[in-house]
Amino acid sequence: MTSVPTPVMSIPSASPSEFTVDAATTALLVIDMQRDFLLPGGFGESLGNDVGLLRTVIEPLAALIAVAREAGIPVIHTREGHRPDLSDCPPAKLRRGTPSQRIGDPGAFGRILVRGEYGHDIVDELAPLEGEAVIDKPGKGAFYATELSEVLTSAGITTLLVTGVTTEVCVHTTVREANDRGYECLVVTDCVGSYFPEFQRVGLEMISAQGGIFGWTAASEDVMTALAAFVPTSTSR
Ligand code: C5J
Repeated sequence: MTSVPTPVMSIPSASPSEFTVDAATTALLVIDMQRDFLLPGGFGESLGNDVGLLRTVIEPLAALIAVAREAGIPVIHTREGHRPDLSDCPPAKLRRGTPSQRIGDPGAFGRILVRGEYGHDIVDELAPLEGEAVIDKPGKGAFYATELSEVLTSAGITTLLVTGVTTEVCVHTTVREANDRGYECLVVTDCVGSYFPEFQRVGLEMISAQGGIFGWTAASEDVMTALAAFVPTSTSR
């Protein structure tokens, strides 16, 4: 016999206030956990960044994804990148960065941030399961020029648990876009990462400041406790 899972749970420790999670309307969004940003020797490191700061996200995020899957919460992944002919990369974006380390240039793991290249794909530890949505986005925000709105609407999703990298760039841009579209967002503090500790701290503070101007924040341990209540448990008579 399978017991009926709890439909709604709260996260009392969330900042700035208690956060309610409804299993039927919540998705876990995993932003840009790509090899180009995270692998030692890759694009992110070649820019002088300490990828170790981003890699701390992998373990707690893998655990959170596992609980979300068990709880039946949809897991949606995004990847930042461009078509091989770079036709979807605005010249202004293409010109950024040091010459020879620009989008489309050859990198340690294939052409930098180009779809289909090894470096563009998601790290092995967080590989999407068959059937999970993978949104390819040309911009920082996951809503711009993608099918994310349609995916969320068709699944009845109104609340996003937001994770991934980097906190102040693609996570922030996506949370801001989501706010303007009416989604409730909770950013999971140890499941987002930045190459810059100061940006991580301030980026998180900005989410929940002013009574939750962009949404809520909470640690993965507390989010997992809430999601665990949605996991069907088998009971024997
Ligand atoms: C960046 C991202 N930082 N996914 N991309 O360029 O945040």
